[in-house]
Amino acid sequence: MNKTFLVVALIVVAALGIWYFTSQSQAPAVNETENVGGNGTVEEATDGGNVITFTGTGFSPGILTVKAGETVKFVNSSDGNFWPASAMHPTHTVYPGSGIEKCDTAERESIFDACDGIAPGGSYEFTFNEVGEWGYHNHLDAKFFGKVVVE
Ligand SMILES: [Cu+2]
Repeated sequence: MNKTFLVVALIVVAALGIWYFTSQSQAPAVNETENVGGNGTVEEATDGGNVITFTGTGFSPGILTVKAGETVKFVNSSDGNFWPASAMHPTHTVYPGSGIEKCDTAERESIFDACDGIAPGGSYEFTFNEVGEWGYHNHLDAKFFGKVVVE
């Protein structure tokens, strides 16, 4: 009886040890995710990697600086749809020529407005030709916003 108990106890301790070791070895994956969020710097932006990532807690980086004529990719890394669009909500008319009412027209492709919800994992790209500081937001949850500075 005592022997059986010892064997069982040893197995439990071994299992806990393996579980603990496995948990520890998974920890670096979290750090990698954090690094991805921090990679959206201005320096990388000049390499053509103008990426703004949307997570459930906001856009990162909050301010991205690019050169006129460069394309910015808005990536949806959240678990719900997102809809990046020019300020101001709900009209989206701050970026020159833009406006949510144009989503139903042929001009849709040329305005700073995704014009639709984009699923998790999807992305929206826009080429900024106008110099200035352009605010944008998630039209589906307008408390999330950011800014693209075009030099
Ligand atoms: Cu809006």
